[in-house]
Amino acid sequence: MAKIRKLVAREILDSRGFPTVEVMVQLEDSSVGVFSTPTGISVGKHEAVELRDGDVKRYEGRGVLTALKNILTFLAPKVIGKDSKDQKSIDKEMVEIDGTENKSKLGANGILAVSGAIAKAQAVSENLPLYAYVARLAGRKDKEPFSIPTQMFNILNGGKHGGGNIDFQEFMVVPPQANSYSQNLKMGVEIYYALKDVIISHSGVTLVGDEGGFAPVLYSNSDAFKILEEAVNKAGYNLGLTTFFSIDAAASYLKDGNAYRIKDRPVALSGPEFIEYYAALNEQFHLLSIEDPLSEDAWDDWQTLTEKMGNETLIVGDDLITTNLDRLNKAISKKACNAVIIKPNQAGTISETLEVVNLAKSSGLKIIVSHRSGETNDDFIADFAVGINAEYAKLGAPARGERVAKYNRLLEIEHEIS
Ligand code: 2PG
Ligand code: MG
Repeated sequence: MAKIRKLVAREILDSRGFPTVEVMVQLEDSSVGVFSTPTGISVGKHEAVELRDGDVKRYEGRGVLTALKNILTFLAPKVIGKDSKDQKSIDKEMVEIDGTENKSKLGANGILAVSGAIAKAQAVSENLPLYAYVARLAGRKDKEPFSIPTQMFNILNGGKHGGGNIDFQEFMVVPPQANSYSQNLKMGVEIYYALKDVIISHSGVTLVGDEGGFAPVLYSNSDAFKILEEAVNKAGYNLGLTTFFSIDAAASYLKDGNAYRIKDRPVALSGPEFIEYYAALNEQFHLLSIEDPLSEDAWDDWQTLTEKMGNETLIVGDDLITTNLDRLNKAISKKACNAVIIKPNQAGTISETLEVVNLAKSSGLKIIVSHRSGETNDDFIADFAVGINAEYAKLGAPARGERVAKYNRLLEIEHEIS
């Protein structure tokens, strides 16, 4: 047993150069945990609130000094002296101190950093790999073997991550689940290289987007699939056999009034028309998954789509669920999706994130653990994905330091568990 001796909160920068919160927790046995909170840019309306200062004289209002002040004023005095193995009760107390539905008083960015730093420090104190400690927190059986989730490599960035070049936010290539992680990583990287060559061969620019995927200006979403298919072939893989496509449409950001606007169609599409579009796309490319195909509150259309395509395709709720227990319950009862994105900062504490994971699992939903588009080099999410035994993980392109930190941590874990 080790009590929390010290807590330090700092404002650091993420991969977009935006300020974010980092917390260091030190225990009485000198174990240390450091956690920094990632940040989304295509944020779901129902996520726990990320507190920004709004002081335009600093970082265009993006500073997080208020969140730090809240940590030091309201959380640190309660957390210091607590036993760090009591993750659940500490998280619960922080939620109560905040007292709002969505952590808008103290800020989920601050609360999560404290929660994550405590978990990391406790793992160190027990001399456990972080993934093993996460597994324990999640209530997994001791004997259950560890494995690495299958990666969804986001190699083409559009939407809010690509600066308006193309509608859909993420075009991902996914290896088969049966392969080893290092085999799969090699595949993702080789297709990434090939995509660069393909873009150059079409005289496109090979600048990258927020998650390290290429962000060429393309005429339509189908053009994106065409160059991806070319890249898969060029790298010597076989679409539908050794490589699959997934997308994150982030459709809440495609809304134009009540309809969805995409470059592939001259007029905006209604929900039912968009569903027909996905069905046709699926005929052509046999998509492994479609994340946020429809906007975050279009429950009935989600239900229709899942009924229509859910037997063969993962219909993934990200902005729909926002790692929120109530929204997941609603999705389950409405059969609105069959897979869910898990992002700890949407929930705001490690314990609440694990509750969502466990409900999703017990309801038979597939789990995709996800980074955010704004990341630091913190590789917590890699351990988290292994610890909860997620089927898939989404960590961006296999390029840029903040993405590669996670892929390399998974290599380390693979070595350790094999
Ligand atoms: C998403 C995420 C991560 P952001 O929509 O799934 O890829 O993007 O972090 O910008 O919300
Ligand atoms: Mg998403």
